Amino acid sequence: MAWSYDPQNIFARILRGEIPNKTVAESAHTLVFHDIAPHAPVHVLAIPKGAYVNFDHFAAEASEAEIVDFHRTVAGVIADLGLSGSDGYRAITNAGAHGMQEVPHYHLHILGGRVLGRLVE
Ligand code: DGP
Repeated sequence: MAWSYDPQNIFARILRGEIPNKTVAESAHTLVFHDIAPHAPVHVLAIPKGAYVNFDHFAAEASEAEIVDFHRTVAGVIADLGLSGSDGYRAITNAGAHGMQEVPHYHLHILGGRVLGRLVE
């Protein structure tokens, strides 16, 4: 599978510091920041710093260090934001046209702070 990455996408521009963001956490390979249009009391986006279009691109081509760093950073944010208790949270990613992905840089949405409803339409 050949993934085509657009270096002008908005999250690439955030990573280059061209657009401001409200950072929640940053590590060697990962940035977590508040979504600009939150759908829940807590709505943050976790992105790898590497140029990956979507989840399957990241999972296939990122190094083990990047993959571990990403998930450990997300887990830390989940704990720091108070989401790791029994109320829980939702972690979701959209890919491509059917997934209605808006920004073509892999990102994991982490939502919490209210009952989120079922995923079916
Ligand atoms: P998706 O549909 O999964 O590609 O979601 C993209 C998300 O990115 C959407 O929830 C809104 C958010 N977003 C778009 N532009 C910006 C931006 O410039 N800054 C921030 N913080 N979030 C953005």
